[in-house]
Amino acid sequence: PPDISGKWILETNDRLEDYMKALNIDFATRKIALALSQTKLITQDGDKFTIKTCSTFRNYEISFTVGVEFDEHTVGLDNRHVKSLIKWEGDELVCTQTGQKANRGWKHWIQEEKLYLELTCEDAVCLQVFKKK
Ligand code: RET
Repeated sequence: PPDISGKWILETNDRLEDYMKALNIDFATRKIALALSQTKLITQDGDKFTIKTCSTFRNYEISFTVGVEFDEHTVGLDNRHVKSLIKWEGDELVCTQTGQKANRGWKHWIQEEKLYLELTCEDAVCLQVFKKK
């Protein structure tokens, strides 16, 4: 599988607001989140990952092993409990988040030295592109 580890800086952020609305994130938080710069810090050790999403407002961190379902509590995002399972599908790292919201998950992949993150909830799809620091 590809190496997605490193420090990544948000470059473009398409339809984050739609994604946050689908998650019922409140207006004030949405406005702050839209204005933020974000940094992803990813460490990868075989099948074990830690992904930290950092901003001046709030941070969000998950640690997981590929193929092992875990309970995720999305503290500071929509504060829901989901069952998350992450797998490699070809060169894409794909997460399914099973819970109250339909069609919820994300995918990471590398293309032309950039890190892509597609976030999905119901019919909302946000695409973020990061450049390596
Ligand atoms: C911030 C700031 C507070 C409000 C929101 C945020 C969005 C975080 C997101 C994190 C996604 C993380 C993933 C990690 C795995 O790769 C920036 C914390 C809404 C959408 C998918």
